[in-house]
Amino acid sequence: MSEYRLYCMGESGNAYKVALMLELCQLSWQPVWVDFFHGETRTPDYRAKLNEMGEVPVLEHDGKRLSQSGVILDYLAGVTGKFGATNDDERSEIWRWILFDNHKFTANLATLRYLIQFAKTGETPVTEFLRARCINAMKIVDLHLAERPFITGERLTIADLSMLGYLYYGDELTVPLGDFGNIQRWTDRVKAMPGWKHPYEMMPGAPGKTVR
Ligand SMILES: N[C@@H](CCC(=O)N[C@@H](CS)C(=O)NCC(=O)O)C(=O)O
Repeated sequence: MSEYRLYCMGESGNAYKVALMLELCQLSWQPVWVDFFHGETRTPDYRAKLNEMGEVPVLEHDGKRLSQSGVILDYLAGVTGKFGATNDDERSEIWRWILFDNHKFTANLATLRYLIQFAKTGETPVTEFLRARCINAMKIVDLHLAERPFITGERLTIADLSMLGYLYYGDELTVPLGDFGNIQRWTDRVKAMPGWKHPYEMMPGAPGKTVR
């Protein structure tokens, strides 16, 4: 049996952040598919037994059950000694970007994708608003990456893994990713690392979803 169990689905970039960390660290893990699109995370059972916040990802390890991708990444960095902070300044910098990611980067990218790709709303004032927020956040990240190959400097950390969560879903995002050269090169840099996999390769998607 795998040492780590990740409650997830392939469509979840938040779960992907953790799946990619597990894979890059070569840990023994298994995905446990959550039927998000039929409301599993909203059931009282899911909230009572897995996560009162009603979200994926959830990671089980060594008798612990953790949620919030940033917390899970930090936990795994502690357990493995990989991709975490090596001093207090770096820790602050990592958390500064994970919080920015959760509030402005992932939050807007994920919500926009959900509306267009899954809720099929078509373009609305809400999607236009969200896309503008995505582009503003992407400009900030692109400028930051002009000076360094990774978010906190010269090496990959959990800040990168958090922020990259949605960036491999390509056209599903409906944002002009190609306009951001530094972000493009950053995603390519991580994609070239041993162990990198696409989210749909690591985690089951909704029935009918094909691996790409
Ligand atoms: N900040 C959370 C966000 C998790 C999250 O929003 N997960 C989505 C799927 S990608 C979810 O489960 N949403 C359920 C809902 O909002 O009802 C994290 O980083 O883990």
